[in-house]
Amino acid sequence: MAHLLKLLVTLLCLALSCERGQAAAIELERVSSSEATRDWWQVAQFYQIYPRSFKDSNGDGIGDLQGIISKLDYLKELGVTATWLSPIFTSPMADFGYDIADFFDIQEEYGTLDDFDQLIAAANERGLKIILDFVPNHSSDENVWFQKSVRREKGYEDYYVWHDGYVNASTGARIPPSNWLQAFRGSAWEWNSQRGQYYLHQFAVKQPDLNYRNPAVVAQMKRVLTYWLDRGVAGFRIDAVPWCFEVLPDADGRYPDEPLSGYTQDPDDSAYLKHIYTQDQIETVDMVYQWRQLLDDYKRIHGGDTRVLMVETYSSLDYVMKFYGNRTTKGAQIPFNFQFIVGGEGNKNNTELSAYGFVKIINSWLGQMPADQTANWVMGNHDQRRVGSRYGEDRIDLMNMLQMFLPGVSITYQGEELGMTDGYISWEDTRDPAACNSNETIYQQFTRDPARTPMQWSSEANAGFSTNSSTWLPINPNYVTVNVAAETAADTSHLKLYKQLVDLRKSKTLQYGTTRYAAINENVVAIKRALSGQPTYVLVANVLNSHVCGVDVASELYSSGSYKIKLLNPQAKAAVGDSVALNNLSMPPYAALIVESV
Ligand SMILES: *[C@@H]1O[C@H](CO)[C@@H](O)[C@H](O)[C@H]1NC(C)=O
Ligand SMILES: *[C@@H]1O[C@H](CO)[C@@H](O)[C@H](O)[C@H]1NC(C)=O
Ligand SMILES: *[C@@H]1O[C@H](CO)[C@@H](O)[C@H](O)[C@H]1NC(C)=O
Ligand SMILES: *[C@@H]1O[C@H](CO)[C@@H](O)[C@H](O)[C@H]1NC(C)=O
Ligand SMILES: *[C@@H]1O[C@H](CO)[C@@H](O)[C@H](O)[C@H]1NC(C)=O
Ligand SMILES: *[C@@H]1O[C@H](CO)[C@@H](O)[C@H](O)[C@H]1NC(C)=O
Ligand SMILES: CC(=O)N[C@H]1CO[C@H](CO)[C@@H](O)[C@@H]1O
Ligand SMILES: [Ca+2]
Ligand SMILES: [Ca+2]
Repeated sequence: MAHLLKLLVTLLCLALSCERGQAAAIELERVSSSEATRDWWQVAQFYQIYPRSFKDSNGDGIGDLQGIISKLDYLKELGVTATWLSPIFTSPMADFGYDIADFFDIQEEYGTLDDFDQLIAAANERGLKIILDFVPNHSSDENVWFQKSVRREKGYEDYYVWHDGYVNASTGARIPPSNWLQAFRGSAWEWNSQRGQYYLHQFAVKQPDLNYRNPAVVAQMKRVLTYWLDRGVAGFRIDAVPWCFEVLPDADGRYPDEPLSGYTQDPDDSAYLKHIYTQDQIETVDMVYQWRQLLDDYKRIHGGDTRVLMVETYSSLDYVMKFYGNRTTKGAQIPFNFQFIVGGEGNKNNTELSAYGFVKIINSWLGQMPADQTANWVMGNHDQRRVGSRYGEDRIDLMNMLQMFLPGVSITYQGEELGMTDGYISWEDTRDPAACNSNETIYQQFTRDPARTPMQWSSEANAGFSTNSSTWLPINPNYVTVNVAAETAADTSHLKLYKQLVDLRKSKTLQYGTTRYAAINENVVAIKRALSGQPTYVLVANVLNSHVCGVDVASELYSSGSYKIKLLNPQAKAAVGDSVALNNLSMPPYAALIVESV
C-alpha cells in the first residue's frame, strides 16, 4: 500500500511539475513543565457547552440542565476532562443569560438548584469537572441589587455607576456624563427617572455595570464565587473581564470623553471610540489576582483538586499576559488565547490564511507567554463564527489537529468536534441582541446566532436536540449528515478523528514534550513534539488550496529518521501506517498528517 501510494504521489508530482518550497520563516523551541509538577488542568481537555443549544430534555425547544446530564456519557467518551457552561443563572434573557438577575439561582427554563446538584453529582461519578461562567461586569436591571440602588437603599447607593449628567444651558436638554458607547450600539448611559440619575451600562440597557470601586460589591461577588464552590464547581470562566473597572472621575466628578478611533463613521457603533477609559484598566488585573487567591484559599481549607480560573479578554497581548500573574502573585491559570480568533486576517474570514499566518498566530502566544506558564488554545466559542466557516470547511480536521497537537490546554466549543458550521439565520429568526439592536441590512455583521444553532445529535427530527417541532434557533439543515450518530457510525469522520486526537494527546510526548515549529513555505506548517525516550510526533499541514511537492520538513525541525503516518485527514489521500520521507513530502491541498517516529 505504502509503495503504491509513493508511486501515485510521484506521478502526481510529475504531472503538476511542483517546485521545491522556500526556506522556513519562524521557529522557536519551548520546554513544557515536567510530568512530576503537572496539575490536572494543564493537560486537560476542556469543552464549552452553550446550555440553551446543547440538549432539550422537556420539549420546550430550549436546552437545559437535565439535557446536559443526559449527555455526560457522550462527553466522557469524547475524552473531555472539564466543561464550562455559558450562564445558567436566573435572567430575563435580554442577552441569553449574560444579564444575571439572581447570581445565586438557576434560570427556570434550564432547571432548578436540585437539577444543578444532580449535574454535579453525575459529573463527579464520571470524573468530569463542571466550570461555571461568572459574569462580573454587570447584573440585570431586574436584579434586586439594582432595584435597591435605584431607591438609594442603605448599603446599595453606590452598587452601580451613577451620575447626574449635565444640562444643555441653551436647550435645557439632558446630556449624558460622557460620550461612552455601549457594546450593542448607542450611549452607554441610561437615564433612570426614578433615581433622577444616569447609570452606566457598557452592554445592553438592561445590563447596568456594577461598581467595582465599591468594596461591598467586591465582597458580594466573592460571596457568589464561594456559594458555587460550595455546590461543587471546579472553577470559573470569567466573562468580559476588561469591562469591570472604568477610569475614576476627575476632581469635578467628570468622566473623560473617549477619543475617536477613526475606524468607522457610525457614531452609534462602539468601534467609533477608542476605549481607553472603559476597558483594560489595571485595577481589573488585580481583581483577577484576588479571585485566584480566593480559589487557592478555598482549596487549602476544603481540599480537593485545584480550582481553575479562565479569563475572557479580547485585549492586546501584553495586557492579556498580565492575567497570568507571576510566582508570588498568581493570576488566572487560563487567560483565553484568542489568537486563532483575532489573529490572522481578521476574525470573520481566515479562509486564505497562509502557513506564515498560522505560524505567526502560534508564535504570538508562545513567544510572549511567561516561561513558567501553560499555553491554551481556543479556536471558537459562542461569540464567533464556527471554525469551519472562518477557516474553511476543508480545514475542519486540520484545525482540530493543530489545536490538539500544540502544547498545553485545549478548549473546544460544542459541535466543533463534529465540524458543525454556521447556520443561516434570517432577520425574522434573529435572537442575538447584538444583531437585534441593528437592522435587517447590517445584522449579519453583528449576529452571533449562526454559531449558536442547536447541537446536532442525530438525523432524526430536530437533529435529536428537541422533541418540539420549533426550537429557539433553527437547526442547521446540514444536520442530516453532520451529527453525532452518523459520525460515530462512519468509518472516518470529523468526530472519529477528534477522538483519535484526544487519545494521542494523552501520550507523554504531547503532554510533556518540547515543541518546535516552522512555516516551511507559504503552504506548509510543521510542528514537532519530542520527549526523550518517547516517540517523536510531527504534524505537517498544507493549509492552502494548492499541491506542494518536495517539501523538506526534516531540516527545519531537525527530524531525521523514519516516520510513519499516525493520523491524517481525508485530504491527505494516504493511509495510517504509510511511511513518509520528511525531507521530501508531497502534500495535496489541505492535507494534514501527524507522523510518528519508528
Ligand atoms: C522526492 O520525491 C519525488 C517523488 O515524490 C521524487 O521524484 C524525487 O526524486 C525525490 N527527491 C529526492 C531528493 O529524494
Ligand atoms: C415548543 O416551542 C415553542 C417555542 O419554540 C414554545 O412556544 C412551545 O410552548 C413549545 N411547546 C411545548 C410543548 O413546550
Ligand atoms: C446644546 O444644544 C445646542 C442646540 O441643539 C447644540 O448646538 C449644542 O452643541 C449643545 N451643547 C452641548 C454642550 O451639547
Ligand atoms: C508579581 O506581581 C505583583 C502584582 O502585580 C507585583 O507586585 C510583584 O512585584 C510581582 N513580582 C515579581 C517577582 O515580578
Ligand atoms: C471568505 O473569503 C473567501 C475568499 O475570499 C470566500 O470565498 C468565502 O465565501 C468567505 N467566507 C465567508 C464565510 O465569508
Ligand atoms: C441600517 O443601519 C445602517 C447603519 O446605521 C443605516 O445606514 C441604514 O440606513 C439602516 N437601514 C435600514 C433599512 O434601516
Ligand atoms: C466580550 C464580551 O462581550 N463578553 C460578554 C460581556 O457581557 C456581554 C453582555 O452581557 C456579553 O454579550 C458578552 O459575551
Ligand atoms: Ca428544555
Ligand atoms: Ca464596568
